Amino acid sequence: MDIQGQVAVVGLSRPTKRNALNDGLVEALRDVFQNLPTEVAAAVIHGQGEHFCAGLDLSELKERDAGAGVLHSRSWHVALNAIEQGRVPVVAALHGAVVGGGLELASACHIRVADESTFYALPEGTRGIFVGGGGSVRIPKLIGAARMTDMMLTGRVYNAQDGERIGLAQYLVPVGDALSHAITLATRIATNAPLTNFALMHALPRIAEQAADHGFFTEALISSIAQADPQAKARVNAFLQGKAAKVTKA
Ligand code: 1HE
Repeated sequence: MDIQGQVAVVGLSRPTKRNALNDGLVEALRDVFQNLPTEVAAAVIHGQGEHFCAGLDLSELKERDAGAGVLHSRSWHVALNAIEQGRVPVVAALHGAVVGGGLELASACHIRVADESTFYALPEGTRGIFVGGGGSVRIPKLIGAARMTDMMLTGRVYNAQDGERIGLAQYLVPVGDALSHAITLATRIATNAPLTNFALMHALPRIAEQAADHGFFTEALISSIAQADPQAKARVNAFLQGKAAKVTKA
């Protein structure tokens, strides 16, 4: 991990194995995101080498029976929950292969920036296994259950453009630019009021799953908490005094 200002830049560093996630790497991700230094206000995950991540380290799979498999899947859930439901928003910088557990990891992040070399697949289907890192919960929320089913049944691979079109990534950038663009976004995210980031990470996903009546009520609670914060008052006043940036045309 490298700290750049208020941004933690976390690199997957097994390039010779295409950043395949073995138990040690999953535990390291858990530990990093559960123990981010207090000055960190946003984070970026990227992969070193030619690919973001080749998914589960398949060399460890053959030694597991069903009981060990359940615990292994749960260990991924803990690690990826530490990213998704941690203290700070996380931006994934994607390039090359984003496959299997690599896509599960990317989908636990709050924003995905992909460069033009990126490709996405869920080879679990063709390897006789199933996603186990939270993918069946998170990926349908990005692209819908029908597209995920197709990826797993047929081995379909999406390229970078189509991945952005269907919602696997929110940003598409030229080859080689994903990390710098992700750091730029994270740097900007780190300047938000902490309560706003908290609300977006922890309240919005829950509200989106609530029945409308419950959602409206939860929204009223979290919005009143956010607007009562001194940071919100200061930012709104700065705008009213002409001291804060206007929204400009895209
Ligand atoms: C690996 C892995 C891996 C590469 N586990 N060792 N994921 C997959 O089924 C994807 C498998 N990997 C690939 O399809 C390709 O490796 C890539 C498209 C990602 C990259 O291709 P390439 O040509 O750049 O590399 P390569 O030559 O295939 O691999 C380089 C080395 O990395 C090679 O080892 P070497 O000792 O022969 O040099 C590969 O064996 C090794 N390697 N990927 C182990 N995944 C929580 S459940 C999640 C379930 C899943 O993620 S299943 C999907 C697993």
